[in-house]
Parts: sequence; C-alpha cells; structure tokens
Amino acid sequence: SKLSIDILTLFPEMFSGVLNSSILGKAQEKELVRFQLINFRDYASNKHHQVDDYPYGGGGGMVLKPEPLFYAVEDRLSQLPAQVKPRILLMSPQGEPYTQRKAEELACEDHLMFICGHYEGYDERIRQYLVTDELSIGDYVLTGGELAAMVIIDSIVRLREGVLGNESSPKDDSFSTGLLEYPQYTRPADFRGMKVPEVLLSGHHERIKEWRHRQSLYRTWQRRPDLLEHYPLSEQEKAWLAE
Ligand code: 6GU
Repeated sequence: SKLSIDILTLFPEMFSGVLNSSILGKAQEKELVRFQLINFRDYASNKHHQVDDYPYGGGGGMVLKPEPLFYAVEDRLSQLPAQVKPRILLMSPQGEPYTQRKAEELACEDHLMFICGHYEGYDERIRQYLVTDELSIGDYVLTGGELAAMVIIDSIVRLREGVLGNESSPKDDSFSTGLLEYPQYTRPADFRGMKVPEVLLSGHHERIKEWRHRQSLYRTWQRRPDLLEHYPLSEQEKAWLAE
C-alpha cells in the first residue's frame, strides 16, 4: 500500500532533487509513496508572515512560533479521514538518536508528517502538544532539519515493499545483520597488480560464505566495536578474532 509523507518546511525547494531522483523518484512513479510539501510560512497569522520571534527571557537566537506549525498540521489533519493519526516527527539535534530500528518502526506506518525548522529553536509547546517523535540524525549541528528529514525519509522509503529490486534486500543491511558489510569485488580479477582475493574466484560457496562472515566480523571489531556489545559471539567467532 501507499505511504503518505507530508513535509512542513520553510524551504520546500530543498527537497525537489532528492525526492524526485533515483529510488525515491521511482517509488513515486510506482505510487508506493507520495510526498506533500507544505510551506508553513503560508500559515503565519501575522501580516508580515513572521514565523519566528525573540525568546522570552532574552538571550540570543530566534524561536519558531507555535501558531504557523499548529495551523499547518491542523489544516493537513482536517483533510484526512478522522481515523488517520499520523506520527508527527520533529527534526532536532535534541531528539532521540535515529537508528535502523527506528526506520523499521516508521516504515510500518501509512502516514508520516515531518517538521523541519531552520537556524532556530522551536517553541517548547510544539514538542509538548503537537509532536509524537523528536529525532536527531547524529551528534553534529545542521543549519536546518531539511537534510535530516531527507536522510530519514530515504531510509524509510527503501524499506517499503516493492521499492528496492531483488538485487538489494533490506534483510542484508549492515544494521539488520548486526555487523558491517564484507568487502566486495568485481572484474577485473587483477587491476594493476591489485588482486581480488583467491577464495572469491574459487567457486567454493561454503568457503566464500565463511570468508565473508569473517571479514564482516573483523571489520566490525576494528571499526565499530560498539556494535559487538549486542552481538553474541560464538566460540568460532571468538577464535577468529583472537588470531
Ligand atoms: Cl534532526 N536537525 C538539525 N538542525 N541538526 C541536526 C539534526 C537535526 N540531527 C543532527 N543534527
């Protein structure tokens, strides 16, 4: 079935390239997903279409006013059947760290609403009374939530049935297997003396499978030891890492 995604932003033009290209563009053509871009400046009650204001109590920066976002969300909800209760996702560096697990959870929904702020903070009442999930894509600061929303949307849409070809199954994704991916090679077998590992040319499917698993494990141990804390190692796997 179709996933509806509404995106509330002051910069809808930022999304056109990402949503209309490649896999996401194809997913729209196949009617597996639809995107609705909403400029919440259109809902500013103020005659200057003002969406932000100075913080009460002073201090630097500006704060997004509640009215434009509440009115934009309420207008959109009024267009939907009453039983539809979309998750309302706020993009913010103060949010819950976004993970593959969260992507899998959100990919089960049929309607999502993203709220993207830019430069500034959100009036706390937006979090308290409007939003269901506040999400961060990592410990660094972006100028706005738009790039974060694009990252999250991409990770959700690719999990929907029919979006990816059979070539790439979400079941094989690093964070679903719990390990990083193994090294891959294609032709030529020898490029300027840089050779493809012998085992991959051997045709021994059992040996290839074992080599790949060892590579995944070793790479995870070297680069992301934190991932192994939740991965129960077999005696064989412990022995490989000890070598
Ligand atoms: Cl969701 N928004 C912004 N502005 N910065 C971020 C972020 C989100 N996640 C990490 N940094």
